[in-house]
Amino acid sequence: MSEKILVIGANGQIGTELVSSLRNIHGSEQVIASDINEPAKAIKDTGPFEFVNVLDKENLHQIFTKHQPTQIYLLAAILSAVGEQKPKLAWDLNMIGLIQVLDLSVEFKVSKVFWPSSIAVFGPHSPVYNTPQYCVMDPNTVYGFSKLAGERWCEYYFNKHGLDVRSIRYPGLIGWRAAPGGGTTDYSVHIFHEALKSGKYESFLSADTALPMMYMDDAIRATLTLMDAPAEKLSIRSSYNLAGVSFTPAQLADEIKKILPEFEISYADNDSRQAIADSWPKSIDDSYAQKDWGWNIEYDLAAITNDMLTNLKKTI
Ligand code: AKB
Repeated sequence: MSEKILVIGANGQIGTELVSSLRNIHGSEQVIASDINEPAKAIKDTGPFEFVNVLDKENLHQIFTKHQPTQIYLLAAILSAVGEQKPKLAWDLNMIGLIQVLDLSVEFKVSKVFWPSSIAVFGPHSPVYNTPQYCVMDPNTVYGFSKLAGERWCEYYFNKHGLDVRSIRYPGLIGWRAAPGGGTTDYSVHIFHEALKSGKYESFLSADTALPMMYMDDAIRATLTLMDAPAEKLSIRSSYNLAGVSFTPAQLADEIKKILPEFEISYADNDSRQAIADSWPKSIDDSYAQKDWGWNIEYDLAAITNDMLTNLKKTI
């Protein structure tokens, strides 16, 4: 049976790359990109697009009725930094949006749903190094606790309704094709743009703030591998830990200097995103993903830096 895939929130950092990979695999007409905002050229020119507001159930219902999707990727979300500026909107979008899509997926007998979670589900009392899949979780950002609650809803719909929901706790994601959208890990993308444009960058996180990160190619591969895995292999229906590669702004700057020796980094004082980063893990244990669906990363820090600079150079 051919799939009909609806990507909700297609204009974002993950959506832009995922739509293109899904269209390569399944064919352009089979992948409907949707977003509340006007789509990027890369999305508009390569296949169908619908405007959708996940908070408007009627609107969502119409799109489900029109396209009868067999798979959903729900990527619309407000991330950690913007979520602290707009806490109520972040909760509504991240939570009501998810529940509406889960309900419609049950009603329309969607065969698989993907929903992203984040390392933001962990908090100050979670283990900081090699944070395990199961541990104390006390997230203190709206984004973090909306993702944690969302994970519980995903598992609940799997258990109560048999809905095949799959999810990953993404680390900070680094890619060159699309800009990040208001997160605490965004420095790790901005730094490459500024390194090429001006040769310097002021990091809003301190020099020694280690965070788990992942190259977008690995993140997309992980997402597609999880979605392809046989259902009976999946022991986790909340969300899988994914480790990526952990590094600090100073380590990233050193790596950039190996290719651009003139690059200079400085550090801001008192940025509100520092407290968010300090409440998150420094490294993650992803042994469940390795065991259940054979996960392994390909891009280390050197490979990420090299690929980012090579590709961005062509676009700037
Ligand atoms: C953010 O920084 O908010 C996101 C995330 C880690 O989920 N990139």
